[in-house]
Amino acid sequence: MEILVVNPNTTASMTARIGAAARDAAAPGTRILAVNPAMGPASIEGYYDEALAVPGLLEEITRREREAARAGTPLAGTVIACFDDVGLDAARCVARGPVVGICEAAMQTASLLGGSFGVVTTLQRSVPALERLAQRYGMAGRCRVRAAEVPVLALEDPTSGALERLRAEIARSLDEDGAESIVLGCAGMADLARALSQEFGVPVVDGVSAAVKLVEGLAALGLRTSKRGGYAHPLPKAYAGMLAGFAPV
Ligand code: 5HY
Repeated sequence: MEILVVNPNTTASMTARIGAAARDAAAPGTRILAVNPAMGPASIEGYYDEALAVPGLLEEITRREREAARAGTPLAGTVIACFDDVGLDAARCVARGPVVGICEAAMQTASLLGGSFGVVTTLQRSVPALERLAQRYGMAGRCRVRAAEVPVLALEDPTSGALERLRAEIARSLDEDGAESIVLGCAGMADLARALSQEFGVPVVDGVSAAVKLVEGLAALGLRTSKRGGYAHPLPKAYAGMLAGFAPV
């Protein structure tokens, strides 16, 4: 099976690290196609970036699904590799296969590993959106979201001090909040999970890996998004201006 992993920001080096983590987690025989849009924000930190990352994400999913179908190897499903689960609902409307966001996947996974868990994300400005996602996923009473005050792209720079700040915030989540496991609140942290789990002696969940396993499971069960209700394919209509090309057919 082939799984599409979309990093909704435009930073190719981050997409490469996300793709490597996804391949690490994938079962033998699962191919990972890791991509990012050519348009949109270099990183997603807050509501404005999140809103303007959606068109690029949807364009990538629609195009890649079409190309795969034409090649006779339809995609088994799609992972949205941004912890804000950017454009998840809209993506489920246009995608043929199941679509899993890394935040939902990580929170559901952590909920199986202990009573409570801590989410450690990048900047404080990202926290309100993640608290809303925890509410939506029914996890608000089981997790606390904290920020390590690290810009997303600082995770790529070993001299930035990002890892030290992340480790310090994980320690606070365990000691002060009593978290029983940790969820890494950014796709750019995907390759850190195993080492941090060993260091802190608790499960550390990376959403990219968790989402790949969920898509594999859904595909193996032959399950896809229901098109009966809110995720029905968008109705054909005219779109004007620079979004004219997004008009549903
Ligand atoms: C992410 N931003 O996973 C989120 C994390 C955040 O570009 N990839 C991003 O800070 O919201």
